[in-house]
Amino acid sequence: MKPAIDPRRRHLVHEGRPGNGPVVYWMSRDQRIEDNWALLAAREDAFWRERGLCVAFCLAPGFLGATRRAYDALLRGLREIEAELRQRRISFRLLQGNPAEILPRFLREIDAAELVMDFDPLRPKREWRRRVCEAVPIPCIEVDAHNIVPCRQASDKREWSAATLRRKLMRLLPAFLTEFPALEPMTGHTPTDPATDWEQVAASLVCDETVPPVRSFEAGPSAAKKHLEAFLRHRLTGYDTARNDPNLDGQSRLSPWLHFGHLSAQRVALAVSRADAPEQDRAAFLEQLVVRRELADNFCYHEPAYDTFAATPAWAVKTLNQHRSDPREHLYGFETFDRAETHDQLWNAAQMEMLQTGSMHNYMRMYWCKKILEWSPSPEEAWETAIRLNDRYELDGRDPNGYTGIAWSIAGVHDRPWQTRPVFGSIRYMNDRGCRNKFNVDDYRAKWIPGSPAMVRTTPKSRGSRTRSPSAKA
Ligand code: FO1
Repeated sequence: MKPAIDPRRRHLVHEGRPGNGPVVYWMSRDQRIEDNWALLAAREDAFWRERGLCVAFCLAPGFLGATRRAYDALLRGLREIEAELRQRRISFRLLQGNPAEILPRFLREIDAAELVMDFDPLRPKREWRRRVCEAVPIPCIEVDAHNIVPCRQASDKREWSAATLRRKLMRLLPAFLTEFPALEPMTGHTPTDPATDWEQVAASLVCDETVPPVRSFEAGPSAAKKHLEAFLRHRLTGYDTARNDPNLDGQSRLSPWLHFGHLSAQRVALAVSRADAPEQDRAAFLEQLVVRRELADNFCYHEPAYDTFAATPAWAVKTLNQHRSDPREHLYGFETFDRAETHDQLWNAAQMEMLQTGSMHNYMRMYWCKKILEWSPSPEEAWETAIRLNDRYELDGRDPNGYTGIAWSIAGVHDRPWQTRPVFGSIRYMNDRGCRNKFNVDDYRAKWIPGSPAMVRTTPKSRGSRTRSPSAKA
């Protein structure tokens, strides 16, 4: 078997002594069989070690407050993955509990030869990996199956803007944006593991039941592939112009499948690069998919405090501190935001879209988050509220992309200073006028809050006068 994967995708955590059992791939972030560099590496090592191959997934209850909505999607994806692994004669084991405890026990039980793990910059995931690797004497390897250019290769430090990382990515992309080798089936033994009782697993899982599943969301790798096809066929052309209008169906809507790893960003990038669509649309989409997504992993990997005010750039700390005691025109706590009961129907509509569908249009995510900054008592409380709401309702919650988007909106991470104003200081400001300039806000409001009255302008129409009164908003 020729080396299937670029050695730069591998990160040796520790050498160790191989056991006599199979190579184990601990699937976590990249929940898919095809286009999965970590699984390909485990397959390759099983070949060279002349051993079996086992995929293990550790189901951790209460992962970062995940609700039934998130676990329902995750479990439906895993069910499909188990069935397909069986066809490839690769055994699958669902372990339940804290991975730091249950996985070392499992690895000892089967005398695993080697452990292959996904790369994931989130703190709880890094802690899991650290504790597991400390507890087992076998070789442990981490493979970045999520990024096209492995996060560790793209940059060795926190990048302060997309521009600096983009340059590094563009240099490395040709070597890493390659086609995937096929996953060779296993020869020899046929796995005899009993099929998982997924109904029992779902029923016995302890999690926050207050947010129900999104029935319309089809979880799993095959649904992801179908939706990628639909995006390429119907929404890639025109993407660059439609993407800022929540009334148009212009977005890829792929982020939940990317979050659970049901779909590989590299597969999407290969398909988009080859698609018959205007360069302007393909470039605009790849900027989001490659640069912004890898910038999010770079931020979360190099900034351990990625979900707190401590991650705020110095210029933003200064300006936000200077404006801490500015009077807030409106002040809300978590419950008011959570129930979409602010004075602003546009904001409430965005909150309702997220509550009902488990996603929110990207343009509205920025508006939604910046208004939480404007109407919270402090940037710290705003940050906490935004993460809590995002991770509670978004199907792609608990993700580096989400943490980074919130850090951008509230604390100017990867952004620069703008015109100074109350509360925001020089953090980029957004208001309903900006939305009105881009799309029909009443259509959007009526869609998510049916029967609500047409919105009054919360910002006076600019009277065209050159000099803005101090209260006028940009
Ligand atoms: N990853 C796991 O390895 N085990 C889990 O039990 C688990 C639960 C989970 C629930 C909701 C969710 O959004 C993600 C979850 N993940 C889990 C992690 C996920 O696969 C991603 O690795 C991270 O959230 C993104 O980096």
